[in-house]
Amino acid sequence: MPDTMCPSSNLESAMQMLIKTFHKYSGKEGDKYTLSRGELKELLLEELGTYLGSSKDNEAVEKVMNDLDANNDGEVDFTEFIILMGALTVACNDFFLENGCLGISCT
Ligand SMILES: [Ca+2]
Ligand SMILES: [Ca+2]
Repeated sequence: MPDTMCPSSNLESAMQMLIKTFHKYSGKEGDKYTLSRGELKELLLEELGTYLGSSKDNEAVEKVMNDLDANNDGEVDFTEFIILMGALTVACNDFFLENGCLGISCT
């Protein structure tokens, strides 16, 4: 990686983590750059288990998949994935605000 792309802040690191996490799962089967249903399910369970507890059943995964797959090709590309992360981050922010724990660790 060129030096200029090395993250120098938490936010830049967070962006790189999003990219790395996506590719960790998208490269497992089929198209290397998109998530199949199976890959999406694995990502949701392994990486978002706390925030998406209800997605542990197949129906919920199907629903997330159908909601995310904006171009209906049966795969979730990075753009579609980032929309999920945006929506989840908004929900997370709302939760922090409601519970008055902004700025401190809620983990
Ligand atoms: Ca794939
Ligand atoms: Ca798609």
